[in-house]
Amino acid sequence: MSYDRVREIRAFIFLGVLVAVSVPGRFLYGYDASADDAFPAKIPLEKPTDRQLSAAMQRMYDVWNPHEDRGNELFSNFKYSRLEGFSREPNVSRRDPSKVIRVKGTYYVYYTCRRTEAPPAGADKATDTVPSLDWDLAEIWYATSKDGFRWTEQGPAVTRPAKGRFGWRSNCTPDILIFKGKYYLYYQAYSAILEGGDTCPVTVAEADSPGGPFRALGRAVVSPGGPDDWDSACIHDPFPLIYKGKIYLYYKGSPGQKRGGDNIIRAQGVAIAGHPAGPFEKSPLNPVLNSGHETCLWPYKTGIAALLSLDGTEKNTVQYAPDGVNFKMMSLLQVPPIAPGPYVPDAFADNGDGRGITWGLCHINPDGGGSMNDSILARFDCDLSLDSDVPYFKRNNLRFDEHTYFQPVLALPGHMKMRIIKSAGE
Ligand code: AAL
Repeated sequence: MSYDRVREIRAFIFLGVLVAVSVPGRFLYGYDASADDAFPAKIPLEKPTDRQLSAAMQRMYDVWNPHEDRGNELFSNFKYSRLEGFSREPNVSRRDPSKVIRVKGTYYVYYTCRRTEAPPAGADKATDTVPSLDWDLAEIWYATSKDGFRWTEQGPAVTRPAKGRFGWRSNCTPDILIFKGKYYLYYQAYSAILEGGDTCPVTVAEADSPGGPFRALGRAVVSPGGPDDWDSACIHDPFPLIYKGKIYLYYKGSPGQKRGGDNIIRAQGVAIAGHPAGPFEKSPLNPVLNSGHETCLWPYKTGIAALLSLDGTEKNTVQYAPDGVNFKMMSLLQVPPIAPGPYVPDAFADNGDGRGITWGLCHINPDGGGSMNDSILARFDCDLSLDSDVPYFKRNNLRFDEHTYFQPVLALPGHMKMRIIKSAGE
């Protein structure tokens, strides 16, 4: 058989296979094989206008991102690391870390540190040396690091003044601002034993270097609102950034739970000032975030992004406000860090080109509680930065091990089980 004949036969076989592959799908499954590219098997970044979309597919464009989490700069999963350098001793608690700053190649973090003779005992049993809650009888300490994993605890940055003076009972939940070459620590200042309402204002202490000494202002700079205000009970979790030439101090507020339940539980507001000691003016739009507990924020593009966890309808979300006050949900998160203190390289740059975050410190309550036990600091890593592209952090579909589901916080308690069995039998 001539070589040309062989080549002819080969061409026919190849053509045959090509047709064979394409035809069956059309007949076997009743869909157009070339339709593999049909929407949304293939999902264009631009919303298609040539077809009707379901409400869910509309949301992919109007609310979320057609390429889902993998294509979303403001989505990340979070990975956690234990820290080196912090001893674990009974009645020593470290929590609510500040943003991490980097000065001359060294990272600094400030945090609530309680070193008491006994564990939290509740308001009734609290004394001058026995705390009521985990953040009672606390001071602000700081630590340094070269890599963000191994830390050296340096000691107190802000200590409590003498009994009777402003903030004598507890100083906690700090955050740092660098403004015109000086360092400002904002923190919660309590002048009475802490109890349910967790009522306190925010104050500030100033220093010429990140290691202090910090000089306390000795008065409030942001105080709870009037009796009918959403932030009438407390100003918590101060989080200063520099934005549009001003100090934007974001904070958590709450009216306290005294209105029989038809009140907002807690939300986030912002108070703005031209100078670190104020006067701070609260935004007339407050609250600017309707959810979240300890909330962290960072400059992002021309606006501000926020990470919300724990509380409210929009818990476990990343949100973005192009103007710093009107936030929109950008992603839904799984297991976000609690009380996150991110390393925000451009927190005070105010250059209209916020780049985002990739790591920070947070706290963990080893007993899964929140207020009656010692807390520890930990590190989180993520990819919420325009300058990093790590697909590993864009994965979702996280599944958890057996221990996760049956740990005390998630396991169904016996009394609920009995109640369910009883009501099932009724
Ligand atoms: C934290 C923060 C504030 C609260 C308490 C200590 O997680 O929200 O600081 O006051 O809990």
